[in-house]
Amino acid sequence: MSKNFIRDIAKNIDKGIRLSRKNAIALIESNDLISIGQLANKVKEKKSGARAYFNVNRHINLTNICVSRCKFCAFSRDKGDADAYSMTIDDVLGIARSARDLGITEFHIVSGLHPDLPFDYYLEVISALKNIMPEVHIQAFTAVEIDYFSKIANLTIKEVLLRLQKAGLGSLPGGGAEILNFRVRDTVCSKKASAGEWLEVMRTAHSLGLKSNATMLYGHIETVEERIDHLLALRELQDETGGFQSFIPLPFHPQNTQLPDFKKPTAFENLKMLAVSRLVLDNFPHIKAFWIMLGLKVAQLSLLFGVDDLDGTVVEEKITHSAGAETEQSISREELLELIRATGQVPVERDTLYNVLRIYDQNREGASVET
Ligand code: V47
Repeated sequence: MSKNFIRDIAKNIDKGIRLSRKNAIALIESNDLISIGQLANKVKEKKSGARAYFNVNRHINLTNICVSRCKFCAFSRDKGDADAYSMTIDDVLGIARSARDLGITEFHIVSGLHPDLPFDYYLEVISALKNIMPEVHIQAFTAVEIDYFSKIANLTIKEVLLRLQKAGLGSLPGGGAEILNFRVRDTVCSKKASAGEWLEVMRTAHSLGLKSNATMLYGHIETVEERIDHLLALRELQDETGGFQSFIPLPFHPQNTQLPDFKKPTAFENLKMLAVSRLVLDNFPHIKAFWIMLGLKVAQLSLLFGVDDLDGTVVEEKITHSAGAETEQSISREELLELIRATGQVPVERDTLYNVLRIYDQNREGASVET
């Protein structure tokens, strides 16, 4: 693709003309990373200025026992496996209490599809957490888990979400989306919610006022076209509901999975994927870099390629580390500040719903609080 082609796309973006499927595919196939990044950065600056958001959160995975056993997943186990685990409510509360001093504002809870745990267990997890730490936002259960709860509890998606919301659920994470395409799901994750079911859970959640994120797991069997169609399906639903907050592209980690012959996407590919996501998803307020999967170096650079949000302090991460991630499992607030400041941007600590908690000046000492 020639530079002229990218210039034409830039003119369209300036005029508010959306990126077409054809142009989005052409961008992903281009190697002109710098031009694509500059365009994405311009869009990012329009949306978030010089701000780079981050949050202070704690990931919790309630169980690794899963009936789905997706081919890309190294975290899941069968019941009875030596390293299979499920947390009791007390286990969960113990983790929560240990995170108290870290100043966390969010629990991020994603788990396997357990064959026996009843829906009541998940309601209890949420209400018990809310009971001891009411100020912490609970972002829990992917659309795939919500769909599974509706099947095991014989309830509608709406009823499942209403009961969780009543127990204290604050929002939904974006996982389980993988690639929203029948061929891909049929090959790598045939036992869980379909693309249509994933989107329907999100549509229902948004209609109830629950915000959510969206992800895409890329770098395995999907084609370039399937990646772009995934983004376009999200863009279309966002036009309808406006309920998505951020999009998080997740690069596939192949180690210990049933797809071991794939290679992890390179830094070049990851930056391009983030930048193209920023350009296609013009109606998503935020593009988030999950540094656990990208590595800190790429996550930092991504702040110049359309990303305006770094997730998060995390504390303990099991899904990617089961699949060979070499990143740390945790990062301090100070380290995040340093990474962001080094790019010339202004670190902004946010809560899960992107309310500003604190704006940190470029000056190391100074920090202001927005009310
Ligand atoms: O749904 C599973 C993915 C997701 C692998 O919403 C893998 O803010 C790479 O969704 N290599 C769970 N990825 C994590 C997730 C997430 C992470 C950070 C922030 C948010 C958010 C959501 O991880 C799964 C799946 O798509 N995954 N196995 C793997 N081997």
